[in-house]
Amino acid sequence: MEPEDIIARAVAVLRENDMGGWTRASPTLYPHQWSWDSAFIAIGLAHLDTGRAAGELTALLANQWRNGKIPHIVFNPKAPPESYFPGPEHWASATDSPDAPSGPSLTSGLCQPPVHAIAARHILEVAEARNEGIDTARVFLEEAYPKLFAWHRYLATFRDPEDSGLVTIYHPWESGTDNSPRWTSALERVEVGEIPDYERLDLDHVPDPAERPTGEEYDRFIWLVEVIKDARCDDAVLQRTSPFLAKDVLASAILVKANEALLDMAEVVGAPEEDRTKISAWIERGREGLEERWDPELGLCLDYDLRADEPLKASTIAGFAPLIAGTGDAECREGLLGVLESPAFTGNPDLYKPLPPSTSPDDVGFSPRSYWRGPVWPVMNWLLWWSLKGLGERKRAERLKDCALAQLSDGHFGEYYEPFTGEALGSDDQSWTAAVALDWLA
Ligand code: 2M8
Repeated sequence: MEPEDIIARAVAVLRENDMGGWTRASPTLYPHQWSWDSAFIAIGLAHLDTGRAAGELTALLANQWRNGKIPHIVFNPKAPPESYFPGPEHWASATDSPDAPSGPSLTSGLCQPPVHAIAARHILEVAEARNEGIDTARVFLEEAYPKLFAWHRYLATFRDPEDSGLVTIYHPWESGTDNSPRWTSALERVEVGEIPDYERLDLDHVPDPAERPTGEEYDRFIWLVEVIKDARCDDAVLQRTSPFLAKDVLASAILVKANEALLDMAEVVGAPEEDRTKISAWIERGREGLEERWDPELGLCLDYDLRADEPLKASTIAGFAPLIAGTGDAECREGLLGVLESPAFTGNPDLYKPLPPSTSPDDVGFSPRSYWRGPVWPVMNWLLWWSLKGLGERKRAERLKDCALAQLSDGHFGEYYEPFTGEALGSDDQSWTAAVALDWLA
């Protein structure tokens, strides 16, 4: 496929998944609005229509919880009940929490990495670059700013009572990298209690069950949902009771960059000085927190299991968190770039393209077809590309982008790709895959 054909296909995928003001994550496997998917989708949509991109985030923010949390899924009331599990009826008892949004919102009680402020700032940047829709983009930023500030404050307080600078998660789904080996040992320590009978609907939408988490992993996921529902999503309760409690370095790195974007937004909307002081302090603390999670042996940054009080040793793409946050001294950066390009990641000679597998082929948990345990994720390629560009690593960034686009020229717009064969896996026509392709080619 030529670049113009990739653009045309990407536009078609986003149209197909446009539900009238918001975008489902994919046609059948994910029929609802996912939080971080939406942020990436807005980044791509901005090149087609900045107003529609702003609308994507506005639709999501309309379902923000009273404590500032942006829910990880906003359910589509029109999706048939058998289309996704666990769906709105499964989450209903959690959303009678006093923190849940008032009104008819149907959401999950979890959250996902905070890409949103990055997307919001991007909308204004695109409007300015095209000299079109600038006033509308500014109005959008004025409306979105207090909501995004409340979101980041929620993460910096309720999700970081220790003031470590790092975000605590209660469920691997909150990391967005669901069954990654990042969480294996923490999950193994979770004793599964009584879970309701449930039917896996995700397996109906993929050709091979090996592409999705295993039954055992799913039981643990569902048990953790039960625990969270029992606590009525109360953060203070969950900090005490959740059997899974971990500091997530990828979400924390994204938060550092999102806070930088929020600081720019504060400038644009003329936010009070005390907001800026607060945001700057969050950035500083986030950077320090990430530096503390550096593992010299793996040469990566590691998540931390607060229950076991130990780092979660796994060689995954999340380990590049300092590159994403733009932290660390030159030596640390060189070290990380060395690991990224070593045989443990993009330098593996058997790879279809030198693109970062979600988990290193050297890791014991690596599995090339299984979800976040090995496949290449276009959206992660975008995140690393964007980070490398931000660090001034232009050549590296270009190489990554070219390989990622070459992979997408198969026209599948897969959710993820087998790292050695390049086969598209999971869902086809995944919205955020189309969105990042558009951003690359715009
Ligand atoms: C995947 O997660 C959902 C649960 O949230 C699932 O497996 O059912 C993850 O890849 C997540 O990062 C993503 O946001 C979501 C929708 O694309 O799918």
